[in-house]
Amino acid sequence: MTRTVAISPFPDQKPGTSGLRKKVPLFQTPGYTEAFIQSIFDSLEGMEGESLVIGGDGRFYNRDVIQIAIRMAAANGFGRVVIGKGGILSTPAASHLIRKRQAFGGLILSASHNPGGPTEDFGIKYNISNGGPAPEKITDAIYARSRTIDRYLIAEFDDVDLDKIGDFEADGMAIEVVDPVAEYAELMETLFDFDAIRAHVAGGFRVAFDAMHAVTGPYAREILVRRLGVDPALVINAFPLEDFGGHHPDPNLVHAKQLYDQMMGPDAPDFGAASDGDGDRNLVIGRGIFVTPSDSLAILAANAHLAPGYKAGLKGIARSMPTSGAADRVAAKLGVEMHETPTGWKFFGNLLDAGRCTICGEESAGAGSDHVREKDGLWAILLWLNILAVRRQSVREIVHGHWAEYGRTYYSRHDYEALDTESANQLMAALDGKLSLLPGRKVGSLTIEKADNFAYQDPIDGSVSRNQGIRIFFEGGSRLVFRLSGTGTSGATLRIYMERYQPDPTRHDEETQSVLAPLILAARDLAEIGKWTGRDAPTVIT
Ligand code: G16
Repeated sequence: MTRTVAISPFPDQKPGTSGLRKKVPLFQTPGYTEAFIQSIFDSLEGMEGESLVIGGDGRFYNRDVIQIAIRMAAANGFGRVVIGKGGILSTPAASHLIRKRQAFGGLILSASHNPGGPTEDFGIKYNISNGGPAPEKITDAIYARSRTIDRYLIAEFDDVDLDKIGDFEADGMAIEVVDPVAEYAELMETLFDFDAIRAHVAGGFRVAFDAMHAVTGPYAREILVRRLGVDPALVINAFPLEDFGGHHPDPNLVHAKQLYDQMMGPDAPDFGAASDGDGDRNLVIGRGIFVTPSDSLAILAANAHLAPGYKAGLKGIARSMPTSGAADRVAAKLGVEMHETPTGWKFFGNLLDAGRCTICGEESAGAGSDHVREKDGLWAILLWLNILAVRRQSVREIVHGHWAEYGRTYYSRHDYEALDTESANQLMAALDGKLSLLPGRKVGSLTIEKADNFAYQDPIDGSVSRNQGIRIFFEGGSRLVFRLSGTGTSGATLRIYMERYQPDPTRHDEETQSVLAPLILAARDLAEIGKWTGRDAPTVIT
């Protein structure tokens, strides 16, 4: 039986970079979660009798929202829901399931790398039938609908047993609970040479992985340990917890410190990696060397042909605008297209669908390919392992060899978190307001060549996205980018991205922050960070 429940709209349901992310107590406000899910369904056409994939990263409140989503899917006419056992699906695994089952779309419940727990973060994102995040056209429609919504539809039936794999039925809708790992692991076996990786591991190549008590634990146990023979003692935090053990499941040098210290210490393993809350990000560290996500993208693209799934070569490479230009040099050498998109994986979907690129990546620890339409943490790790198994070199040798061939792009991101939103907006507006005055101006030892506010026209559907970050280019090839994060849940986060290209191999061993010091000073000066934020240092440096 379907019930229609009257509600008043909530004013704050604007999807950000990756869906709606808010604190759990807000999602628990009566009608809040339902209003957003109904706004999604009301923005879609033709879902009658179709399939919907539902899964989440297992964080606190995941199971409750899955039960709500199942009942609302039934009431809104879906014919089938496909759910990961225990309500768990990594984001890339959900993308794969949507594609494989030719589902109409999917609901992914995650706040990614943000902390979880009763007072922490939760998120809901809608993915379309290509398996990728809904494009802006749809997220704008969802937001517009959320401003006027006056009712939601929900079916009345008992909670579905999420822990039993199998086929069930409720209120005329088929319910399929699937193993969240099996189909994803099969896909990985088609892309990578598991025999070669297994042999390399058996020969003494030591792999460490930190699942951060997040969704990739079960995937790592199955793929890395069971199928590839990685020592289980080196796979840490491998059981998902609703609060990620009280940590941020963010694979960076701050939150994956245990792994970082291990990789920098004596007797470090040969390869260290981590993934995030929902399994779409990756962190790669070799013995004694951290690989920036921008370099990782470039190295993966340059070596992808060594893995069976990419032996035919790449159709093109895409990166988000703030990601460094390292991958551009690889594309130029390979003679393939290079695309620069705004931050957010949703912008890669059209390019991948149109066959205009094979590999995509972002500075925010994301890389992926046309195998799904999300970034994919374990995919990146397995591609690295495949490359290492074929080249039989250390991570350090591969990275330094890459720099010697292409030059090194020194790169860093400085985040100022939990700023007053109004002040952060003022800072950006003030900077935007003086862009036309900047060319030719000297800041310390640097001279500004040009400056703009990045706008992107999608080459496939022609849609235009403006105001995607302020770029300041300096003579000699250095660049600063300023933008506000679209994934935070408290106040605003200012992100400053800096890069400096160094072709000379004798200068590839310098300390990143020192190399970037002139840019760091220029950023403070140009954006008047102290004046607008009252801060004299960033909260996180990656
Ligand atoms: C999401 C998006 C990414 C984006 C990242 C950072 O990642 O999917 O495309 O790069 O947010 O966004 P921002 O700089 O706006 O915070 P995730 O892993 O959080 O889903």
